[in-house]
Parts: sequence; structure tokens; C-alpha cells
Amino acid sequence: MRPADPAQPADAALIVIDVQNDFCPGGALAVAEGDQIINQINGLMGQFQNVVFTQDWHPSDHLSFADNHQGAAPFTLTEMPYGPQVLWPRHCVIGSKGADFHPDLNEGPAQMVIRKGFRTGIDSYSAFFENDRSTVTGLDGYLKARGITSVTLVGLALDYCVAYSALDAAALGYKVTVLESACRAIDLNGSLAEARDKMRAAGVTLGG
Ligand code: VGL
Ligand code: ZN
Repeated sequence: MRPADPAQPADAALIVIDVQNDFCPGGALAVAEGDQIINQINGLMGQFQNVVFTQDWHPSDHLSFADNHQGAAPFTLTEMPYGPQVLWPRHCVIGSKGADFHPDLNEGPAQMVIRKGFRTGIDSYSAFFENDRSTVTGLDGYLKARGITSVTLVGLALDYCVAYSALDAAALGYKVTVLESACRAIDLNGSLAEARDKMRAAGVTLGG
């Protein structure tokens, strides 16, 4: 579907990160005000000729879930073969209501949905690489095959999936903007300040 008046050029894509029930108020890993960005995102999609959604998509035995580690509390760290990993409350289980996109999000403009985190032993924050930093999601190939050179990121959570995606996109050579007003953060142990510093250092534009 082509928007009637796309202000953005053909080589620009809007990437909408994880606007799912479990990351919104009432969800299993709720981000404060996570639902308050949805109207803005619905409007932004009308300006882009290219729109991609990501969807956090975990099997029930996923090793990022605290309850799959005996005695472990959510929001603590564990050691995975690829390095430290935050243990999260069980969220975005494949096929569950929590994994669905928020009902207010207009799904029509999405041309591609990238699901991530579906391997039991590897979490995936970034839309491009899983947390082992080597397993790809395929998004880079998709965008490059379509001639996309710049990406604008919005969604949840600013300091995890949005930031990791932005940093990877910059490293892969895209021009990257994060629209902070269309994001909300988890902010665990200073993660938001750290994510902002890293994004600025990587040349990511942090926009309104
Ligand atoms: C996310 C933690 C675990 C996110 C996903 O979308 O930022 N955070 N899974
Ligand atoms: Zn997750």
C-alpha cells in the first residue's frame, strides 16, 4: 500500500519496534506509558513509503525468562554462552495475546514483520542481530535488497530493543534516526542514559 502523501523518500524506512501488548500497561513486561506512543506512530506511518514492524516472539522454554532458571528473580543477570543476559518476566510467548501487536496499532502499513527471539537459547534485542551478535534476523538483507539507506526507529523499549537496533543499523551503514517522543524506556540500572550515550557516540540522530 502506498501512502497518499509520503513526505519521506523511497530509500527511507520506518522501523516500528515491538509495539506489543506485553510491553504496554497491563502487559507482562510493561513499559510505563508504552501505549502512549501509538497514535504518533500511526501518523508517522503515513509519511513513509516503507514500513517494517518487529515482533518479540519467544518459545515457552526461552532462556531469557527468569522462570526457566530455578530460583532466579526477574531483572537479575545470568551468564549465557554469549555473555551476560538480563532475565525477564515471561513475555511475548509465541501465539499468546501478550505477543500480539497492541490493538490500537495500525498494522496495515507494515510490509514486513521481523520476528526475533524465537531460538530457545538466544535472546534478541536488535532487529538485525540476536544477542550472540552473530545470528542474523535477515532484516539487513531485506532493507539492502529494497535499496533502503536510512532508517527511522520508534517503539519499545528505547533502552533495549530500539537502542540495540539503532546501534546495529549504524554499524551496518544506515543513516539512523531515533524519534524519542515515539519511544518509551524500561530504564533498568541506568540503561536509558547508557543507551543514549552509545547511540550518540555511534552517530545516531536522537530526534523529537
Ligand atoms: C525487549 C526485553 C526483552 C524490548 C524485548 O522489546 O525492548 N526488552 N525483550
Ligand atoms: Zn523479549
